[in-house]
Amino acid sequence: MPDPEQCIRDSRGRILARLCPNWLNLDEQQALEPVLAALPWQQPEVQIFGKSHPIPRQQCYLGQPGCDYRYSGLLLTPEPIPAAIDALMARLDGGFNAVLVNRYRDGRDRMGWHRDNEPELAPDLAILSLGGTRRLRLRFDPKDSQGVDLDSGSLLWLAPGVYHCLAPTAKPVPERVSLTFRRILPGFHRPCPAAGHGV
Ligand SMILES: O=C(O)CCC(=O)C(=O)O
Repeated sequence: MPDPEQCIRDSRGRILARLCPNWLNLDEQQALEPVLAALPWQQPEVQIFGKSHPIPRQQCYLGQPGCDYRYSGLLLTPEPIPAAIDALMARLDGGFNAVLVNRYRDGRDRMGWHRDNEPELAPDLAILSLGGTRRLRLRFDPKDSQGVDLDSGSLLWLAPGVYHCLAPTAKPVPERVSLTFRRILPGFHRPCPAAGHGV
């Protein structure tokens, strides 16, 4: 049985997220290792103040056909979802149809503050953590953030509209992979048969 959920709240008592420690047991986590190792990882470049920079992590975007996703000027076309990850989606039972998988190779890899509010995306996300423990910061208001340490196997349900970031750390940390399960509006960027567009 997974551990019971813990609520993470800000200083005004608003729920930022719900954490389920040990959502996956050790055997289940280990079974995912070859699946993750075989993903076509990428480190795309984004434009910041007119200059091109590689994102400070690797990523792979998986999803059902037509679930293209745009963020930070990148238009991501989904790779097919491996069966083992599809099974996790079914177990989550959240109507998810896409997963952005992030790989933080060491403590320098990171993700800046953002809130996943793109128009093609439903506002609630689930984040499964594997590998080294990293701290995610969460907030609605500036100067009122809470940190949550995401251990391997834990699942975090993010409340809609919550800003979050994964800061770098100087501590030696093992590689961490996060699977961020998402609901994308199919056909938002390009018509696709699944969305009932075109013939
Ligand atoms: O790696 C994490 O836990 C955070 C990932 C994230 O914020 C995102 O993919 O939008």
